[in-house]
Amino acid sequence: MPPPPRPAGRPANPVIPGFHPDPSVCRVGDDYYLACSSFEYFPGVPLFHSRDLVHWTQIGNVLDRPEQLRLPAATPSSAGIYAPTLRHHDGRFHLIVTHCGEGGGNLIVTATDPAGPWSDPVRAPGVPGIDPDLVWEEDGTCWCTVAGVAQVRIDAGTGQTYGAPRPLWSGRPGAKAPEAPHLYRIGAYWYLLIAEGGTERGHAVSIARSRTPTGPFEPCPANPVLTHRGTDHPVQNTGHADLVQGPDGSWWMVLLGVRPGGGTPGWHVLGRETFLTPVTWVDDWPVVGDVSPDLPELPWPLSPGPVEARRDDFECAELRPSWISLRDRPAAHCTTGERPGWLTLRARGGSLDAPDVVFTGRRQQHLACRARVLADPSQGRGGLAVRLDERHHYAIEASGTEVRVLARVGPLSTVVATRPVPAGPLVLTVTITPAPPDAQGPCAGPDVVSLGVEDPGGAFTALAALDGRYLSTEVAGGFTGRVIGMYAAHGAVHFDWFDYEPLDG
Ligand code: 6LW
Repeated sequence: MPPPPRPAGRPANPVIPGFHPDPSVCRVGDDYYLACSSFEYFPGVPLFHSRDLVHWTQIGNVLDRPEQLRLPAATPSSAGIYAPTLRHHDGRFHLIVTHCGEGGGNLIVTATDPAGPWSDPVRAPGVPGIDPDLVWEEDGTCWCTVAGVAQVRIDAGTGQTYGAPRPLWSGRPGAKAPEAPHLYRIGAYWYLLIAEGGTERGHAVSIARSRTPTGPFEPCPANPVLTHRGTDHPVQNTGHADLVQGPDGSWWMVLLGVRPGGGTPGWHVLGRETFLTPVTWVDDWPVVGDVSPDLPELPWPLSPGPVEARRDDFECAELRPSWISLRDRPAAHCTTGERPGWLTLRARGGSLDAPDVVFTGRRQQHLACRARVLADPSQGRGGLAVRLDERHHYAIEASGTEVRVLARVGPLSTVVATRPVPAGPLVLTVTITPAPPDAQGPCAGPDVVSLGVEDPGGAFTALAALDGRYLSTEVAGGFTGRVIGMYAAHGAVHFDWFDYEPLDG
């Protein structure tokens, strides 16, 4: 059964759909800012602004210059940029984040305007592991807390640490992967919020409190304060949370969750998304509300939602911040400067199977959607792809005389369909729809990815309809989600426009 229509104007979860995991939020006056992980994509760390905690507009990416972030071609999928913490202190925004991989480590960048520019990074070699958090005491002492969970004093301006990291509190005995710590001063206590249980179906949020930022920490008797493990809730894997106060002083949690579809075990295809849920306090402990697809009525006015145009005509020199490329974006390989009004992608030898493929795309943010591009392949070969990683992707690829649908699932690659086409620009399409009700059952896939081509006269030809489970995290593994984008496998391919249409209703 399709879900009942949502009441008009009712805020909905996820508040930031698509592959936007590990949210970290901070409030400055009436404004909220939120940052997410970005892994092997460049630019790194998408940054969003909101006034109501519900509608978020991407205002930039924190690591958007090669001097700030170099992801070598050897960076595996789901390595790269992990789990930022975003905080405001002493008139500056601070973001601390882990670069997992060659030349990486923990780094801190700062800005007075979160839309940028952000500073060059300061390295913090004394901070071990992943998921760093920053918090300041009133006297300016700064603590960095990391997955494990351990803590070290740090100078956030220089990255210098003082002493060895000290174990703080590792969550419930026996729970795996204590991570994603955030430390806050709230009222008379310091609260240490962590994720545990791993980022899959066992994911959970637990909390402990202390009178000092360094402990000892007393665990909440109700831990985990949030988990959906073992439930049939439509939102699963709930965890990796951060706390913030609403405009009226009420408390809220942002967290990651997934929306599995299909039969068993359930496949989630959009990656880990950012959800919002209310928090109340009982006996100085947080009580986390239901992570419902429909949020409660909010007591403050909602701003209009993001207004990103459906179609990008590539008329601007700078690409919109929602466009992400694989590992880097040198102008020689991705530019709107070569052919005005077109995005030119110039291959450097790699197909979608190779880590150096020239690919620029946007996150799939809706369970049902359609993407169309007008591509001119007269100087090369390339097209439109739905990508999870190098080993899991579907594509419709055009050369001068033919279009082909290509599928790669793990070690298996195949040409699914071919069709001759006249020379010249043509429209390539991908339509993604949840599996129909009559295809449900224990083995049903989550959705169907259909690929097709429109000839210059506008006539549409469907070439393939592929089971979407093979482009899911449950099949491919890792931490990312689907990205739909343009690529060049050979020569130069020019794209006049890219159109992304939600079909969720
Ligand atoms: C992140 C960890 C996690 O560092 O997944 O869900 C890792 N939580 O905290 C990658 O996003």
